[in-house]
Amino acid sequence: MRTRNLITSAAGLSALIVVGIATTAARRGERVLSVDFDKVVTASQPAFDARLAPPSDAGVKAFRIPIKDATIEIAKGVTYQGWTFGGTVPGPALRVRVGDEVRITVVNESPMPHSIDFHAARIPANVAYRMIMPKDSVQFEFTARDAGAFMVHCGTPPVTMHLMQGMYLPIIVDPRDGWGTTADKEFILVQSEFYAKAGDTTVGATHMMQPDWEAEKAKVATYVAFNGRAGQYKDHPLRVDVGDRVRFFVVNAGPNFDSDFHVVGAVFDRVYPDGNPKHVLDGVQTYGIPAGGGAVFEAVFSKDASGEGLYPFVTHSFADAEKGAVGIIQVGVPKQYAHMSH
Ligand SMILES: [Cu+2]
Repeated sequence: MRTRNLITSAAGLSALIVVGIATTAARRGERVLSVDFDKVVTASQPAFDARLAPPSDAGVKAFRIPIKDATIEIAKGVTYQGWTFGGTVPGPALRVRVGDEVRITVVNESPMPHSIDFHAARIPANVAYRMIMPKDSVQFEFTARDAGAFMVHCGTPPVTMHLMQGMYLPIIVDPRDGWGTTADKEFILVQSEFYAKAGDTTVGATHMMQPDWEAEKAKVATYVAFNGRAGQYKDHPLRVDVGDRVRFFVVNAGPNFDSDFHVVGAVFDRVYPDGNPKHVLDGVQTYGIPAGGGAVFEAVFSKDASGEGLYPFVTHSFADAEKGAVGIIQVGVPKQYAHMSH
């Protein structure tokens, strides 16, 4: 099962990478990575694929991001009519390096106005983040200058509504020369809240919920999730090997809550607040990420310290963990899971 997933993933990655040569004056001769997220959709079953491939070394990275309505699964067996970037919640993870030119095209394939706001960009907001009407599109480019794990989101008012409907994605900006350590595995985790109430629609065997604006205004979340579905990594753990250094890029999309990221049974070897390598902390138990923020975490699961076993990752604001912001890191093949390898 795992082998098949990896093969599928590798095939998917090779399909999405189209490397050309940039022809604008500024970047003539640079290689271009071009990805169209209408064609490349992140796997979200049985769980949102949190694994990240290393950054491409192309100096220009061009992303086409469609805005589209989609039925999403916000908890096991619970569906919801979401507004999305790229058909999933969160939208696809973009990955670039400091110094890269990032070219963005956003196409609104949905029936209402939206927009896009890149926290990683230093750019006039009134131009790049303008309203995009249905069937319209926006194009802009920026140079990635700041390393980190950044939020990207729809900024159309009321912003809370567009966020609770699912309009966010992460962009990772790697330092030009990497993080100073070699990670064996890397994962993206985007925390967010859903505000939903029972609806009268049933789709197949699943129950469709509908937006609860009153709950959102009162900040009473129905679910709090990593990568768009409450509790999904309890059933489908993130798998690593004994001895791995694991890097987590954690973005908190909110819209309202802080995330207090913690791994039960481990201590972070490194934390980069804001993802800035100059801010590195060591020996950290829990680190808070504000709504609209991001941070980079590293933990080492070595044989004699945080070795083979199961390690829950949570927001240590536990009411939120109990609403779904909890998952499992499976290190090696602990006894409980040994039967799965036979
Ligand atoms: Cu929107």
